[in-house]
Amino acid sequence: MSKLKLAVAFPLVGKSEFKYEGLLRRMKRAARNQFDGVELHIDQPRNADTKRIKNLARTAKLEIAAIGTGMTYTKYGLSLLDDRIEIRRAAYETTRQYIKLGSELGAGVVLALIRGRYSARSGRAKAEERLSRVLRVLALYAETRKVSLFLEPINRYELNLIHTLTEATEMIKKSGASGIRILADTFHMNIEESSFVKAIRASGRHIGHVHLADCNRGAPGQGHIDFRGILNALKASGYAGWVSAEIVFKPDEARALAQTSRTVRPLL
Ligand code: LER
Ligand code: MN
Repeated sequence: MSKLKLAVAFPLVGKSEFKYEGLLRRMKRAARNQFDGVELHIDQPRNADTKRIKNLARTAKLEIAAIGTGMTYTKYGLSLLDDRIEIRRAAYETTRQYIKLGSELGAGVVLALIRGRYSARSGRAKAEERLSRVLRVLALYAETRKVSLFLEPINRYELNLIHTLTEATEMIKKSGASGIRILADTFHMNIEESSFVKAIRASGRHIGHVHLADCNRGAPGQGHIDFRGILNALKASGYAGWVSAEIVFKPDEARALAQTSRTVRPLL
């Protein structure tokens, strides 16, 4: 049976000294809690100090599990499905920057909120066409940079296209970019899938990255999701990658990390 690696998602916002100092403190705390890596959610890939990030990870003895791109949408409103071509282009250029950063850090890149929502004016069919085309081009670029891309189904309350693992598989097929893999996030799956285990069994071989959060987005163990069943299904499907806690740190970061480790470590 494969051994999965445990990561936690941390934001890295702006470029001030303070952010990097804070990040080191947080990385060391994750390492003390037996995490193997950190997933970095970065707001501006152009401004990221690659050398510094590598040094921090080395100092904390952590790997970089993946790069999150969602702040491009939540903070700057850029999306690959916007009606305005200049916004779509800016989102595309930013995604290329994330891929470049991913190649420098040896980490895969998550394509989730950066996809954005399609409008009633453009409609679903056009959005699917647009997304499949841009995914194809991004996948070619990622291939030249030897970077994995992870397409993440997101629940209906956040995005209006691709909610389930099956829908993500279909989009990858439509795009012809067979190198793109799926990101299975237990928070979104809890809302959209009829069964965690059945969904993982059906799409398991396409899964390239996993986000763990409980039903309330707290640390695993703070809600009612059955992580033992999920992790067993992942391992049975041959998954051997990262499981990355993308959680709200409640009641605080130290306790949420300890709780995640306590719940998930014995199941890896
Ligand atoms: C958002 O809900 C999410 O799960 C992130 O991974 C997307 O950036
Ligand atoms: Mn996620």
